[in-house]
Amino acid sequence: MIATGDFWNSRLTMNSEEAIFYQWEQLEKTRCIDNFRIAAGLKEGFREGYFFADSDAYKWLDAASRILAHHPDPKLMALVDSFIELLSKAQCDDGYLYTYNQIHFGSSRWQNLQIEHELYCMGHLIEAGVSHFEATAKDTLLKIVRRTADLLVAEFMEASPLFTDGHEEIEIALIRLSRCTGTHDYFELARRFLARRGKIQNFAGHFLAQLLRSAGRMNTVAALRKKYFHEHPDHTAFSLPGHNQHEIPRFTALRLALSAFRGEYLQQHKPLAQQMVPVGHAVRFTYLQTAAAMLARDEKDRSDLPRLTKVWEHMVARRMYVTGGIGALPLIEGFGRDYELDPVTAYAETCAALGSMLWANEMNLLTGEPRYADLYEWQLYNAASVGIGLDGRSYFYNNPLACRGGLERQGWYDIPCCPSNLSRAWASLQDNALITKNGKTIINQYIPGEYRLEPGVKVSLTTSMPWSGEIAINFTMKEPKEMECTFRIPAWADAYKVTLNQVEYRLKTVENLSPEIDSAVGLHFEKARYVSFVAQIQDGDCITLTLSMPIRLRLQDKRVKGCGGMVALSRGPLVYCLESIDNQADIFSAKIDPHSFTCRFEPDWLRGTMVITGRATTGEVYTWIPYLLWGNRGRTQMTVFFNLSQ
Ligand code: FUB
Ligand code: ZN
Repeated sequence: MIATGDFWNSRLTMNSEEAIFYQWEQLEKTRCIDNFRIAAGLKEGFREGYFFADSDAYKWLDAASRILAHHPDPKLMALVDSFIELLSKAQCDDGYLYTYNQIHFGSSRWQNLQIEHELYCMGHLIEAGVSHFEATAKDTLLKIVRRTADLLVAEFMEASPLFTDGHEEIEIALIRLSRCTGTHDYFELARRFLARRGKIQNFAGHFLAQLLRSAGRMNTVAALRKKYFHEHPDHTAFSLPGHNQHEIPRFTALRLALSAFRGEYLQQHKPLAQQMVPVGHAVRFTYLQTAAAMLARDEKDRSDLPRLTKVWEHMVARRMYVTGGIGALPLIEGFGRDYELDPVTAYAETCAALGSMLWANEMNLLTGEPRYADLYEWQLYNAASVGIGLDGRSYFYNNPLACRGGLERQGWYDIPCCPSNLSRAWASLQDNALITKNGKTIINQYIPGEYRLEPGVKVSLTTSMPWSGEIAINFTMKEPKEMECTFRIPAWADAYKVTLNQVEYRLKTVENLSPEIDSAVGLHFEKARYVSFVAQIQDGDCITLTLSMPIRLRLQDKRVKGCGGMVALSRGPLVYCLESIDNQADIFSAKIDPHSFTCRFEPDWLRGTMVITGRATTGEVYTWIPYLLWGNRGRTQMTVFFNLSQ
């Protein structure tokens, strides 16, 4: 195996040993954790943050719990335990926990489900409880979240569609909780929330009433804040950066208003069964589809599968960037029209890519099709992981694909929804890498680690990915055994080779029935395929898989806004970009000879990376780095797209 550094081991260590502690410091510094202390009566102060700030703390707890599953660090464990203790004190006797209402509005509840994210926050609390139980087998947090879930069952099981959430999440959480506890009521409530979606009569009127009520409540909070600050002159205010600076296309505010009043922004425009097109806020959209796919799998009811497939294909073909980023429009933080994929104004929030990965994973489990696992990998390496800097302490929120003005990663944002969401996804990579069932193993993601396939059979997976395509699997087992192993051959690899103890092994390709997609951005996940082998394996055996990694040019359809007819460069699972710091010539006017590309590994750049070079018709040499690594060296310009010379 070539020595090209260990991409995932170093990142997962950074996640577990640095990023998670840094994120906690930020949650403390920005007083998000104090909100729980105030709600618990342990501290005097004024609540800080948006009405959904609790969710950032819960996502942190979820990420920390998932990290503990693989990395049982006593310091992290103690921090987690003390936060759980605090939550138990902040929670009302009947299970309610939402600091915005508890601190500002006493006993007032469920006032504004379309706008104020009450159920979204509780969803993230519940997910944290499930992750914590799965990681530690301790039920301290599970008991807390069950009280909350039981309250929701009591309040909402028979409720009308008016009481569905505006930001989906609770549905995923309730299904996970029902899988974890075996309590069917949680599943049934999730099913009903989904079934009630899009059924609010006169949605525009209801939304207007919610908007006015929410604005009134925000005014109340502003007045309380003013009074508190007046009475406590020593209280220090602080401000955080909002989104990354970005251009907003004309009329986006108007489009947001229309989308919201029609219900598209929050996927309330039609009953779910009729929602055939990706619309609205991208994170909400992906969480909704994830829950629908989870429901279909658990109910063994495939009636929603044609819709899920159609809407997924539409998203991938015409509403997704070449990086796998989704959500073309700022403000809406969501989908634009078909081909409306402007690289400069791209929102492509990190959380939206993470939501899409959740959905893709569920679709893979539901259908067994490799194209979904292929998208998962693509978004992981590009649209999602670009969200965190190499130091684990700097982040992007929205992720443009071209930037003339220059951008800098920020240490934290006033909406810090992405950092801990990415940390929890990274912490779970190994959990989503392999599927083992009835003595058969499917390897979907090539993430290094130790895996237990079945009692008495362990494997260790090592890889040079994403720099080159070598994967080695070493078996540790007591008795020799016939094993069936299936590998995903990604769409980006045109050739592959498998050996067993260094002898080449011919494999059977599993028939792939995925239809060809007319992709606007040159991506063809449907070309991913599974190959399987059955062999007698014994202790010490080694299987290797070698995937070819040609440099590929991804041509953008002429209709794609802002970069139609241009190309993006990729190699293996990585999309590349030009960053001004690496190039003396203007990166936005490059015209490159398509036959001039070569790659080389640079051990000292960006902690080790494969770079690609190409020659312009005018003679200059340009250098590309992986898109996920841009913005790690101060404020720079960047572009994913360039022109080819004719
Ligand atoms: O509203 C909560 C989260 O913050 C959303 O999912 C993100 O898009 C961000 O707006
Ligand atoms: Zn986010």
